[in-house]
This record gives sequence, C-alpha cells and structure tokens, in this order.
Amino acid sequence: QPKTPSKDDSEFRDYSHSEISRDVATIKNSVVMHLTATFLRTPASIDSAHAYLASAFSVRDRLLQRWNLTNEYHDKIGAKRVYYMSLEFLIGRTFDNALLALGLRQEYSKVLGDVGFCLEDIIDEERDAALGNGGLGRLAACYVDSMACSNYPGWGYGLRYKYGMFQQQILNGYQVEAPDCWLDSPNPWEFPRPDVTYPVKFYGHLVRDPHSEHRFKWESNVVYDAMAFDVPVPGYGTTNVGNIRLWSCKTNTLFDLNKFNSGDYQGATGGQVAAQILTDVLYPNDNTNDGKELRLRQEYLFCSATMQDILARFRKTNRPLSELPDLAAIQLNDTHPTLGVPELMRILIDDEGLSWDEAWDITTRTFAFTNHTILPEAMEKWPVPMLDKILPRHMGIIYDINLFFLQKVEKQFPGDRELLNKISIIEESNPQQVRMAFLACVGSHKVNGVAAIHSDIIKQTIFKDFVRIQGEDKFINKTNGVSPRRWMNECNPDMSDLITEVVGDRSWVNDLTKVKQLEGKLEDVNFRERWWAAKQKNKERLAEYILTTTGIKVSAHALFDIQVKRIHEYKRQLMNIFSVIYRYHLLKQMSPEQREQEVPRVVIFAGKAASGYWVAKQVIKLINSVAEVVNSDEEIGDVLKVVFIPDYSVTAAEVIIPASDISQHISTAGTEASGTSNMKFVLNGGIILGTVDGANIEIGEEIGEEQIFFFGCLAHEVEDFRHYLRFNQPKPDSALQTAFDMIQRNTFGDAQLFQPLIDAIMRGGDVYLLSVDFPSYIEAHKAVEEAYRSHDEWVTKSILSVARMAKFSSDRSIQEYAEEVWNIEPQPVLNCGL
Ligand code: TH1
Repeated sequence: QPKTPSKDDSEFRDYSHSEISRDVATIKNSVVMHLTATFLRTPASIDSAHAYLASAFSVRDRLLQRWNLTNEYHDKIGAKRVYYMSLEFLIGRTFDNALLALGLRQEYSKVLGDVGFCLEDIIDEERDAALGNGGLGRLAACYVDSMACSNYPGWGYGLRYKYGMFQQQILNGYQVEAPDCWLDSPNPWEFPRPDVTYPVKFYGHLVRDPHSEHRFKWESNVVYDAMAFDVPVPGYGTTNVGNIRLWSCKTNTLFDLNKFNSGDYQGATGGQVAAQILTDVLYPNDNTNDGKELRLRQEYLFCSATMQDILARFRKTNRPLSELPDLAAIQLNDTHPTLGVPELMRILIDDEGLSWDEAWDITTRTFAFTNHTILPEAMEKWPVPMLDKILPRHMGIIYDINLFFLQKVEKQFPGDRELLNKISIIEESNPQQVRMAFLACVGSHKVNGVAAIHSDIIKQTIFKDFVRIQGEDKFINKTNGVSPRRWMNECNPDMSDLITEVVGDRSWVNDLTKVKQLEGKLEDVNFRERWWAAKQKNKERLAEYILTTTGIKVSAHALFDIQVKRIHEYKRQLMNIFSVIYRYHLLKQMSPEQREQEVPRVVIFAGKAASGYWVAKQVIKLINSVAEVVNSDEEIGDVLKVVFIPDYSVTAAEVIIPASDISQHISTAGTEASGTSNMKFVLNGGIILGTVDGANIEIGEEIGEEQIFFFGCLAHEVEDFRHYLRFNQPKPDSALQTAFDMIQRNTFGDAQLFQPLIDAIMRGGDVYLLSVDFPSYIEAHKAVEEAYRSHDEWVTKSILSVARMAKFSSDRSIQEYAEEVWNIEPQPVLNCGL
C-alpha cells in the first residue's frame, strides 16, 4: 500500500492551480530543458524531430494541470459523465491543436524561431494517431473535442493499437499496404497508467451458484491484463481538458519462471507475445465486418476493461448501484462495443449479487446506441459456437436477454411466430448467429441514426419491428457534426482570419452560429476578392502537396474537383473515373481552339481500400492507369489532370479539404448514412456535387438548393431499380458506353484488368446503380462547369454556404446528445473554487 504525504497538500495545490505561463522566456526555458534533460540533446545533436518532441512535451506540461483539475473537479461535484465507447478514434495530430486551444501558438512560434526552426516544419514532424478507418473514427475524435470545448464531463474509451491504419503506397498503380509504426518514436500525447490495469478472462467454464438461479462463477486460466493509457483532449478557449482512455493488452501470467529456469526462454515469454496481439492492430475495414475471432476478442477486452473501470470510478462515490444511470451514460459507437451490455449484466449479477431485473434496469438506463450503417456486409454477427467458446458466460446472458425479450413480445403480440423470428437476437441460421445490432438495441434506452434520412431508414428497415414493440420515442436522429476547431480554424487559417474579422473576434470557433454574419459581406467587393484569394492560396498549397507526393504538376487556376474517402463500391469512385474517361474522350474530339474554351480541371482522388477488398483495389488501379495516360497526353495539357494522392489521412485531409472548388459525395441514394467530409468541404467554402443522400440532404436544406449540385435517383426509388436490374440487362447511356469502350480498347493498359469492374455493372446487377445515375451525373457536371465560369456566381455560393453551416458543428450534435440522450450538463472548471 503506497504511503500518502504526511503534510497537508497546500504546496502541491499552489503549483497545480497556478495559471500557465505565457511568458516566452519561460516557454523557451522549458523547451530547452526538455531538449537536454528529456531527450539528451547537445547543441550538436538537435534536429527538427527532437525540437518537435521537446516542444510537445513543453506544451503537454501546460495541459496537465488543467487536465488534473478537470477530473478532480468533476469527481468532487459528483458530475454525471458520458462515456463514449468506440473501437476507433481517428485523432490525427495533437500539437497544433493544443497550441491553438491554449492560445500559445505565437509564443511557440517565437521560441522555435529563436532556436532556429520554423513552427510549420516542427508541426510536420508529428505522426498521426490513426486509430480508426474513416468517418466513424473521426466522428469519435470530433465528439470528444466538442465535449471538452463545451465543458461536458465526458471521456472517450478505446483501444491503443500498436499499429494504426496501414500506410498506403502506390506501386505501379496498385495499393500496397505498409504497417503504421506510429509508436516507434515517443508519443508525447499519452500517459501510461500502470496503476489502472484490469484482468480480462477468456474461455473457461461456468459453475452454477447453488443459491441463485441467475448467478454463475466463471472459471478460466486464460487471463489478459488491460492497461490504461490516457490521451488528453485540449479544449479550445476553456480550462477543461478531456480524456480518451485507451487500453493496451498484456498477459498477466507475466513470466513463467519454471519454464525460464528450465531453459525455455521462448516459452517463458510466449504468453506475452500472444496476448499483445489483441491490441496490436486495427482492423482496416470500413463499413464491412469480416467476423474474425481475434476481432471478437479485441472487442471483449475493450468492453470488459471499460466496464470495470467505469464501475471502479462509480464505487468510489459509495452510492448504491441502482444510481449508476444517474452518474454514468454510455454511448455505443456502432455495435462494435455492444459486449459492454452483457458484461455489465455479468458484473452486476455475478460479482455484485443483484437480481436479473435490477441489473437489467440499470443496464438499459445506462446504455444508448448509435447505428452508422445499414449495409448488410457491415452488420456484426457472431456465430453462437464461437461466442460460447470464448465467452461462455456472456453467451448465457445473451440467451437470457433474448428469452425475456421474446417472452415480453409474445405477451404483446400473442401467437405471432414470424415476428418473434424476425426480432430474435439469435438468428436461426446454421450455425446460429448473434445479431449485435438487435442486442445493442434491446440493451439501450435510445437508438439513433446519424442523419435525418438515415434515422428514418433504420426505422423502416432493420428496426421496423422494434419501433412497433418499443415505441417511436426510443428511435431518434442525431445528425453528425464536425469540429470547427480542426476543420476550419486549424486547417484554413486565411479563411478563419476573414471570419474573425467579420465576427470581431474568434468566438465563432466555439459558437459556429456566428458565421451567419458572413451574409452581411456578400456585396462587399473587397471582401469577396479576399475570400477568393484565400481559396486560391489553399489551392496553391495543395498543388505543392500534390507535386511532392505524386510528382504531378497541376495548375492552381484549374477547377479542383475532389473525391477523398474510403474506396468502397457504394461510394462510387468508379462512376467518377468513368466520367473522367468520358471527359477525356470529349476533349480528344475537340479542336485545340475548342479545348481552349473548356474549364480546366484537376480531378483529385484519395482514399484507402480495405486490404482484402479486391474490387476496391482494382478501382485504385484504374484511377492511376487513367491518370497516367491523361496526364502525359500533351494535347490535353492543363485542361484535364487526374491525381491519386497516396496515403489519405487526417493530416492529408487538412491540406486537401480547404482547397476544393467542388467535392463529390456521390453514394447510391440511401447507402451513405451521413458522411462527414461533406460538412468539412462546405465549411471550407467548397461546393458539393452529390446525391440526395445522408447529410447532403440537410446541408442542402440549410445552405439553399442553389448552393449545391444534386443529381441521381432518390432513396425510395432504389429498390425498384435494383429489382429491375436483377432481371434485366442495364442499358448504359452513350457516355457510359464510351467509357467502357475506351477501357476495352486498352486505352488505359490491359483491358482484362478492368473487365471485372464493367462486369459488376453489366452482369452483376449493377447493385450501386451506376448505369441509372450516370446521365444525370454528367448533366450535373455540366452545371458545375457553367457555374464555375462565373467567378462572381461561385464566390456568392461559397460565402453563403459557409455562412449557413452552423448546424454542422459537432458542438450542436453533442449538445443534442447531452440533452436528449445522456442527461448531462456543462461543468466548466473555471472559477470552480477547488
Ligand atoms: C460511417 C458511415 O459510413 C458514414 O456515412 C458516417 O458518416 C460515419 O460512419 C459516421 O457516422 C461508418 N463507418 C463504419 C465503420 C465500420 C463499420 C460501420 C461503419 S459506418 C468498421
């Protein structure tokens, strides 16, 4: 038992409550101290990598007091907290974000200048924390940012993957994956907490409690340890600092001394090696579930450690367990953390001795669930035999949850066998499967979708019967949002300065409703020119980035047409590249004089394909093959360039997004639940070319239909088209046919490589309706071009769009969750009197 101090804590308290120093000399001192003392640098061995590390450590010193204060304060007042459980946090970089949050950017710029570096270069030394795939992981990061900035007591919980999202290289036009060794150099943004470690059991067998029907003892020798690493979340313009607690796995049968003594060193450490694999690597699938056993064990390690930690914190309050829902709200980020539900039930019943009914009441009042997709291939299902083997107790609990649920439904709708089959948590397939979305739904008091159309769709499809059984009120919408800190103030300094000038100060960063004032500047010629110039500068920055990452030279005066997101058939990058091919064909038909009249365009792609997703990888190859031919065609020159930027990431997005003229969000209607980059592009003054899908719809409603280029069929028409195409050949229009023909004539290399992509349309039922939407897509492109010809019209659209984007701040999303789902309140630490 560690000893506590023998004196009162006043000395300690004085330090931990002192205001952080903004004095440049003091900051310089701390940076130099870290260079020499933390990183053992001599004047001869200082480099930019260490200058980054020393500066980051110095910034984090300044964050820590506030971080401690925030948690101490929330504990002291007994605040209700929200726990955002997510297997993904796509954080990106933290250094610049922290500098802006603390208001110390200029000071550090000066200090670094004094020792011979430039702040921008030092920022570029930081590796992304890429612990996520795409939108879902980035949303989690924006949400913890908003919680911190809006002073909500909340924590993220996740896994500390040793290897994050793989790095993408393009070799010979193909994607090649390389491991993301992001922890190879010291990570200033994490704090190991060896004292916060929990055992997590797997396998084993059950022993029934002779005194209680529902209680079991679960015995197993396979025990892993989950150790906490805490990651600070700097709140902009507030003293509050949020926290993301990430678990790292190790074995707790640390070192088998017997084996070691008998000379089997490998065997002695073998357990540790096998255990670490649990948090070794992020599964690189977006919107797909591949059902691997290791993934299930990852999910359970995460859920068990998190539930144990939440309960440990709760027990310190000495309040009865029935009050857990008054102190803790838990949000499930999709079904990936759903095992938290049976895990909480297990702890409450087997360890705490509660009755089933008491435990179920507490559990369902604590959990809420966000659904992010209805794609069938993304739906998590676990085979009953697999679950039973790895987590026998949880399988039993899930059976009971299902049994009681079905009994209730049977009472409500007597004799409706078909209904019971449809809603059962256990799917009667061979083998049986546990439907995680149904478990999450039954275990939660609220279920939400991530954009209005998506929330409607889930009520009409996967949760249709649940709406009937559990009532309309349980199923709500919480439209996604993005953080204005990272996605405007940080990534677009020039436009941010213009907004600040109009608003009068930088308060819009934490209150995006203020951007409305931009509308007053619509007629200001000088302002409009500076707005255009800001965009132009961002385009030049991107052109530079394209040159260094691909070697391709593009003109910053061309229209920048961007589609960056995970490569997936439903997102239809294929439709985009077909339209590029068609455009190339048209340009080749023209005389040089005619080509002169065209709007020059740079078509930019970026995004990763899941490593096992063959079709997506062929799409990347096709894009690169088209790029090679078009870009080296001297006749075409700057009128058309095609670029695939490798290794898309949060940091790459921060350069790409502010530079768009138009961005494409062209999923088949009804397939993209929300999208979040659509919001980022418009917030940065870009225009959307998109389908009537996800959050595109609400963006259109907010900014006005004149500011957005919609095309394509509507969600309610999709089923009929698909049905028709199952029995009838698609009829490509002449434009699409031209693109097929060019590919088949080997214009972009061996046609055989790409024939499967064409076959998916012509013989595979064209599931994503490319042949249906292509004509209106081409028309929409023409409309974009016409609008872009008039700078004036374009600038008006751009300013109006940004002015009307307030709704899409993640601060608004978080406030809605706080008020309607979590029942928590802001608790600013400022003047808290601790
Ligand atoms: C995405 C959705 O596709 C996207 O439309 C949405 O904006 C985003 O979530 C945030 O709500 C999803 N990402 C994943 C990742 C996995 C499984 C399902 C989804 S849905 C691994």
